[in-house]
Amino acid sequence: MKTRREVIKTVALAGTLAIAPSLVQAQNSGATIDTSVYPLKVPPLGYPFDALEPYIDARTMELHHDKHNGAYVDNLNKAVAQGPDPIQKMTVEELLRNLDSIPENIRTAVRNNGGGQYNHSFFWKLLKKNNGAQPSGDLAKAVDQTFGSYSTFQDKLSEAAIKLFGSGWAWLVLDGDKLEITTTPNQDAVISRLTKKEHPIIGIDVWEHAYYLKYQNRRAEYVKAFWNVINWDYASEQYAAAGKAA
Ligand code: MN3
Repeated sequence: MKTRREVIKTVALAGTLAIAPSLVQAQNSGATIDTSVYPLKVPPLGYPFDALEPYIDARTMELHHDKHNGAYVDNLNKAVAQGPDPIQKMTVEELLRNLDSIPENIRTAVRNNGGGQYNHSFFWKLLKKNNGAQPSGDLAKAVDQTFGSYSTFQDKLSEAAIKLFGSGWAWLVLDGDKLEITTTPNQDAVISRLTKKEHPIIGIDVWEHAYYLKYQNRRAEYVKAFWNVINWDYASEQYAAAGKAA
């Protein structure tokens, strides 16, 4: 039996067939972050721009959400509009999991802007002031088992975020059944790495646009503040969903 990836590849290359809705819904069931299809829109923030003050300021959130995410969406729509019909029916997740089947003339644009849309769709939901709370339940247990303690985990993810050269993301992912800390450059999404089965649990956006207005060059201060705006309920939901899909 063909894997879903092979099916999509075949369909995309055929160039004329639409992907059946049943196939779309079968995608990594339970762990889907973004099921929207062309024409894409900026996902709603879900809270006021100033909801994360003083850790992330309102002006940064407004520009980040409306302008930066907005540009990724505009550019993704422009790229997808040039692609064959099946590509216009693929979700952002499907596009990113099948980059090698995207026509070459739009592949880089889909990678960068599709990754931008996917990563930010996740990021807006991950953010919520937590009053210093820590993870609980199964996620807390897994963090302790994997890293030894919550504070060791904090140190390691913070270090990955601070040391990442240039623009990109630091992640806590579930890769199969293992929690791991990893990074991606630019707007690359972990789900595009086909040798792994990574699903994001936490993602720290370390592009300067995420922090420069308030923290200027002090990325470490932003990363320290970030621990106060992790929505642990959302992270736990992603952990549970990714575990079921693995
Ligand atoms: Mn960003």
